[in-house]
Amino acid sequence: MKKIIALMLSFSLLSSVAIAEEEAASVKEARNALKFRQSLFQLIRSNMGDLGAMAKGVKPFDAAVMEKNGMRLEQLSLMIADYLATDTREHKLETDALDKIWEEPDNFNEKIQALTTAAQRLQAVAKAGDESQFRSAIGGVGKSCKGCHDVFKAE
Ligand code: ASC
Repeated sequence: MKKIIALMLSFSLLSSVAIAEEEAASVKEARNALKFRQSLFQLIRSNMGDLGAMAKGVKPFDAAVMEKNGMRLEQLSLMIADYLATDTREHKLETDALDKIWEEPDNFNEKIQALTTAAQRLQAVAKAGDESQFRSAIGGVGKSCKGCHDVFKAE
């Protein structure tokens, strides 16, 4: 009985994390979903800009910016599943989003989690102020971007 309760609990926890996919009911709805999700990724990109410049040595490391952007990236990562929940595969859109996003939700959620984790590490490293870790922490975030793009984004 305890096992059954534990099982039920774990299912209910899982379902609270996984986002239910829903097909866009019209092209208008699909276009709106596209606009919103692209806006989200633009915000993610804008928070990567300075970090990338720091990792490349174009800008000096700034722990306060790393912590702030890391926090923003963590928060933005938590929005990805919601903003990609609308399945727009049936509509003709100008998009780099591959159908796989809606075909492999578990895999997609893993990629999202990788960004969340990397953004959390970036904040921790920035707070600790150990500059020897700065580049690898930023690199970890960049890797999580690429890891998802390689599978789910047309390029
Ligand atoms: C960025 C950006 C991406 C990722 C990726 C990392 O700054 O705009 O898409 O990092 O280039 O490999």
